[in-house]
Amino acid sequence: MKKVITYGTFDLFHEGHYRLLQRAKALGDYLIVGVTTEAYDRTRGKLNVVDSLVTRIENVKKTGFADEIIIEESSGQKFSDIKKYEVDIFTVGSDWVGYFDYLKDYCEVIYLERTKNISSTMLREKNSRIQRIGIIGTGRIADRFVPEARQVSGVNTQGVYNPHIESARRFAERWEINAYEDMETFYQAVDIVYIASPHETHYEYIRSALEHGKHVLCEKPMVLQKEQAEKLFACAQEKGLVLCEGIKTAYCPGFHKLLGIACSGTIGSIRNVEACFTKLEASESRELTDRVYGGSFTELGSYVMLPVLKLFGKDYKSVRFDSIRDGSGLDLFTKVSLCYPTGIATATCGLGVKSEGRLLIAGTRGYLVAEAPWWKTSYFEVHYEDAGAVEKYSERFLGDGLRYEISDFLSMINGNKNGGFKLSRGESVELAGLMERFMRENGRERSF
Ligand code: C2G
Repeated sequence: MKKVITYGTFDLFHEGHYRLLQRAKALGDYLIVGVTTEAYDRTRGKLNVVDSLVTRIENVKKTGFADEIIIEESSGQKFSDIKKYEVDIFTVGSDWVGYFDYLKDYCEVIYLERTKNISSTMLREKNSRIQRIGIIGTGRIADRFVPEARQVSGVNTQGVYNPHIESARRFAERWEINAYEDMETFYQAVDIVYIASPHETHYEYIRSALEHGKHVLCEKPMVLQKEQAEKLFACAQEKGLVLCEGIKTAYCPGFHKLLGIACSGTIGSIRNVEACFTKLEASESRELTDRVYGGSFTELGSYVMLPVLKLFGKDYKSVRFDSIRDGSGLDLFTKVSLCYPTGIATATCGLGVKSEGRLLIAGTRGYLVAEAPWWKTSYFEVHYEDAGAVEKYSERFLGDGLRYEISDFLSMINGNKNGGFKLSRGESVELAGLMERFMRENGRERSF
């Protein structure tokens, strides 16, 4: 008797799960299905699991493919289950290709092609809670987005659009999703849109996605003009759609803990915020060759302005930009100095100058410091006058961290308003205003 084993969360049970179990069963005579516990999903970083373990087991049972159902509680369990149940074949979807090759010494490992479209008309109604994501743009960040989205239950990355169809096809092949050349077909196939195209194209893509009734998550900087941001948020509101700017730091749990502690009064009244983020880029990179939309502030300004806006708000008395530029006038390093009625702030970013990336929040009783990469906040300290009284805080930051914004975006779509406070509409509008001001002062306003 050939024994096959597979594992999964099987949340919001859908066609992808069904087809996987069906093919797993067909590989042998006896199928064992491991269903993950909530605790295990938490440790492995899967967010937003909706159904209880009991419901998920019931759904697997209903398919009739499983001869035995077990629960999966830890990462080492696959190895011991294979021995314990004398398994011949381990199988899982192809989104895990290579990942479980270490089991090849103990049994055959088969990766079954993942199901691209889990939204046949029949299943749409049943699975109305599963949001189909369409990606616009195929750059580096889009490549990070797909595996992160797979860690969030309730979404399925359906396809990608890029006017350069060859780029779209290569991306789609890499991630086993659909490539779309035609925008209308793309919009018909998805419920939500993630925009990861060049900065200057964001406005038009957001506008068109909202007009097609799609919720939008757009990479930072969302837009480069205040009025554009206001228009887009008004349009989203009118249509009852969610529009979110994707600044990953804003949604990650460590940064929230940090803000909570900074605002709690433990360091007294906040008087100074200093945020710095530098990332050296190759001189031929898009960021350093695009004379209009490139440069350090458009690239990294959203990150460094985020803690400033979160802690001091947008009613600054003055703002000043000082930059170090290359021969073409592009900023390699920019320092933004802001004066507020009760404090001062500096936000520094660089692509061609390396500095210490640090977030420092100084108050009347003490200070909080998070070292680089504070924008992926996982550790920070609180210091007081008494140098020995240091408090240390840590929080998990999983993978590339995009899963947190995807999870919050999804819960906003599902009616939970909580996500919105992590990056408010007002903050995104203000960020667009700062981008606009910076570009105008740099003589780039003609290009909008
Ligand atoms: N699957 C698929 N097509 C989809 C979605 C999922 O074939 N569109 C497959 C996955 O590859 C997996 C199974 O369905 O083999 C269950 O998917 P999930 O519930 O998302 O579980 P997963 O997080 O992939 O866990 O120990 C757990 C395992 O590692 C798999």
